[in-house]
Amino acid sequence: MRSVSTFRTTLSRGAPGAVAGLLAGFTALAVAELVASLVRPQAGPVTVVGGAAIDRTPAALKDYAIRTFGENDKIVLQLGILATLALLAVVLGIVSLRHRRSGAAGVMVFGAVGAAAALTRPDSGGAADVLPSLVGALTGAAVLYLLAGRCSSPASASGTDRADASWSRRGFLVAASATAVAATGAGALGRMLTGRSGKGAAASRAAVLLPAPASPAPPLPAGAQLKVAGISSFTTPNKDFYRVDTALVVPTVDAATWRLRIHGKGVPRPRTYTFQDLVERPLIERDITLTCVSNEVGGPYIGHARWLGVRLADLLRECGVKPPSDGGAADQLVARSVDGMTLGSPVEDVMDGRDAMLAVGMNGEPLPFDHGFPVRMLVPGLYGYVSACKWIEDIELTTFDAYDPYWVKRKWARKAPIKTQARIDTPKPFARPAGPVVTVAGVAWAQHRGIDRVEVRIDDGPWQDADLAPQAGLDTWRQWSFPWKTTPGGHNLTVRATDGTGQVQTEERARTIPDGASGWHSVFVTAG
Ligand SMILES: Nc1nc2c(c(=O)[nH]1)N[C@H]1C(S)=C(S)[C@@H](COP(=O)(O)O)O[C@H]1N2
Ligand SMILES: [Mo]
Repeated sequence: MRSVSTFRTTLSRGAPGAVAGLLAGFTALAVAELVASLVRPQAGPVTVVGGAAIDRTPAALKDYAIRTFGENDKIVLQLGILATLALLAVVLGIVSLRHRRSGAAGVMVFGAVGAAAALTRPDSGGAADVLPSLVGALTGAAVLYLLAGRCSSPASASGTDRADASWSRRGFLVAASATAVAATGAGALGRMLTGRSGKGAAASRAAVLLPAPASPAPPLPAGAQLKVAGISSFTTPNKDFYRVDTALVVPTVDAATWRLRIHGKGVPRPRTYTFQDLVERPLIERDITLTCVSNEVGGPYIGHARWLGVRLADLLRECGVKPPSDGGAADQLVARSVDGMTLGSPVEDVMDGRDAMLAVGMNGEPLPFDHGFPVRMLVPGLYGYVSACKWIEDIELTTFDAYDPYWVKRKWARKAPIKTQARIDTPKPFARPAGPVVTVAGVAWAQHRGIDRVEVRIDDGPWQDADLAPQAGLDTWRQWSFPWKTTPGGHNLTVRATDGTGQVQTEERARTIPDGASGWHSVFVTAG
């Protein structure tokens, strides 16, 4: 009993400290948010610390996070940072009951960590980026120092009567509430100002009028979309298109002020293009299926869209660039985004006649912000991390020997053509389909090589040809279906594809890192 009551006393003594700590932390973040809205929204402490954490996350952990949390991985990361901060704020609050200065100094240490992270971000806006973290931490430290002074410590309560102690408690509550209200106000004001700064970009996107393509995409062949319940939509609506990037705050770029610079090794006529320059050129429209290297066998990180843009090879030739096969000095094209991401593609692939492009339109509308507005790069046949730079602002011609882009520095392959894959969309794993014939169906892809054949195997039976939907193009996925004559009980359904060069998809299992997953997709289902 005694230990329980001691625990309770400790708790009730510590509680005001914990509250003070949490309030100080909240104030620090709210003020930082307000300052960031004035300096640069991307310089907020949670964003910069989160970004630094993403950059330093080992490949295995990143893979785990994508597998486990999917596209919610960034929210989970931010919640994790906030939870950690809350815990440390409670500790600092309790410490400051006895050592007010140490508590306040502790808050400043966090400010310093945030400021350091802000300075080392690749998209750092310079010295001003430290302001959100530093001003936030200073305010938080002051709040903690003052609130801790208002907590009735045993020392200050001794020798005073009960009325005094309760006044002190009331004083603490008043100060704490006032802090909470002021901090909430600062945070809300910051949010509002940040929202306003994004409005210019939103207005510039709303004002974009996409011209008709000089070279339209041929219409999708009739039947490219199979009428099978549960199969993927051939064209992925923009709102359902998978999103993979490292941006904690989606960049909102104003098309009116956007510029793209093309320069580097073997570029005799470097040039800078505006958005207007691009859309005034003859545009191509193409059907291209985009795939992420982090897609597991059977995974969801693939999508198909009809893109509108400028042929990238034309721009490069205008600047005097030659492919290596024609004596060009650069073999790697490094694309850089406004948020400092770098992606490297082989110059040879970009200039070999395929429809590599700088896209401005996606499925009939300007690029959504999530997918790279105002301009992104696409190279059919290459995984996104070596080609599909969103929010692009710089293209530098260099060599693979001279420079490793972001993911290559993190042990992913320098070159990564998309591996041949087939996926069973229906039936779903562990489904219990009924009926004598069940339609097994899905998609297969080998961008820039095309799909020539898809086969299905039931348990350990023979491979049987699936029915192929018409091929929309070499750079798109292809749908397939197979009428499966069922026998009651559990069965393993496996699929494999053959690409346009006659290569049968390998059975060999590979992990996503370093250059994409391989192996056959199979699902276990129970027929009724
Ligand atoms: N600026 C920027 N561009 C980027 C990335 C990124 O993190 N930042 N991720 C790449 C990766 S890994 C992929 S798979 C594609 C995904 O494009 P999407 O989000 O439009 O589907 O974008 C690529 N372009
Ligand atoms: Mo990716």
